Amino acid sequence: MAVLEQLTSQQAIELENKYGAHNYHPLPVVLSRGEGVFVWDVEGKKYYDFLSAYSAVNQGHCHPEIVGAMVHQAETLTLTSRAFYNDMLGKFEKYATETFHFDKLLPMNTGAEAVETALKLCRKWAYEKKGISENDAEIIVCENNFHGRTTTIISFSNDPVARENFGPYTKGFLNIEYDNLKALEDALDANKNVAGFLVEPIQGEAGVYVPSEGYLKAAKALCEKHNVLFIADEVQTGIARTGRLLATCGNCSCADKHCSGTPEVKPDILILGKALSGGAYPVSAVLANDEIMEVIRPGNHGSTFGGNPIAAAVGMAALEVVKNEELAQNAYELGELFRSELNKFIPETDLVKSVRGKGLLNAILINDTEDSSTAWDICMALKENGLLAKPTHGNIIRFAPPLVMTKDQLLDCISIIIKTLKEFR
Ligand code: IF1
Repeated sequence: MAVLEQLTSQQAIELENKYGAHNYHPLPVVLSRGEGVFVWDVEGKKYYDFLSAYSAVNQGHCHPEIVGAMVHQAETLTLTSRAFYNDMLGKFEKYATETFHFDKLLPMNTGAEAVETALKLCRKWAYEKKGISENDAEIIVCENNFHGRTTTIISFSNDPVARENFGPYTKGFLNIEYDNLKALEDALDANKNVAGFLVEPIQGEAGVYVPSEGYLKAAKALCEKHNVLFIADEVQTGIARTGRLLATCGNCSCADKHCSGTPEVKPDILILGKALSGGAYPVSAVLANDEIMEVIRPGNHGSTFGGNPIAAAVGMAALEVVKNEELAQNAYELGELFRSELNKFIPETDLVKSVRGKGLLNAILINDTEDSSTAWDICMALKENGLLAKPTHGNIIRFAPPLVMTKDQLLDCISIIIKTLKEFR
């Protein structure tokens, strides 16, 4: 079959340019194999993956237990639709609700679908439980948010590239400054029809903005005071990425395997995606307690693949790996090491202004203007030195390796990053 013939990198790039929509500008590397923290290009060059498919591959590429669960289920029963029950979904729902301490789970596929689901759930709760008059619900969101790419979600984005020429836009959203409690309080005081507050515990795409200590806890308290749902989008920050099972776990020091407590900030609605499947398959979910989830009744919401047997099998295996390999603890310790080593180096260079992040979700700020190509050029140099990373906005480079990385591998990556920055011209 033609599709099996091995392409060169150049041939693969040309095929995509000719036959594919140009909705991305990838780094010029063509990957053909992944294992753990490593990926290989079609010419056989090996790289450390320092992006992890935007935190979907937290468990490492092609984790044998996740792939094994997927293959076994794929040979057994792939999709039934929700017109019938299947023997895997209930097990996954039980496993995930016990892991994250919620009564119920609504399964979807992509992160954006889960965010849309959370928005619909919040609005319906507002009309049927809070008593807001229909079509008047407002949901507060933060400037520089990233929650996906559907028309409703980009309606409340302030990123012109993600938003322009996709109108008319969905109404019912209020934008406030991120990490600004007074802005949240003022919005809640001024608007009686607020149904929910949708927030990323760390703003990933905006450049790994970690909010002030206590922001999320205080924001949740303000929401409680105003009977507004606190909706945490942990699609990128969840599943051990930030050194805890969830970023909203805050400083809760339990290790996943025996997490028994309630996280520091318990969302009313939790949104998960990406690493909920370890990157093997699209799996996302919305979790909430009964008094919220019960507003959803048959026919209100769903999707063909939502909660399919493969997604359920993969989801359980992915969460099992996080617990058994104590990935949150590993991310916590390696994150501390990463930031301390880079902070030692930063005074020696005028190229990097600072490093920031939590766990293994980090970024460096390049000392150049937003529209400069410096961050991109540094990523091209990193690629030559065997490490793959990509800039987010302009002059920020995100560093997010798989959480299965060992200390020695991380030290090797840190030396590659520092060597590249030292040699960079
Ligand atoms: C792209 C960004 C990251 C997310 C949060 C929901 C979603 C995402 C916090 C939607 C998705 C992905 C989308 C992907 C690149 C990547 C990304 F650069 F776009 F913003 F990670 F920062 N909530 N983020 O980060 O999940 O529908 O994609 O499964 O669109 O380019 P999705």
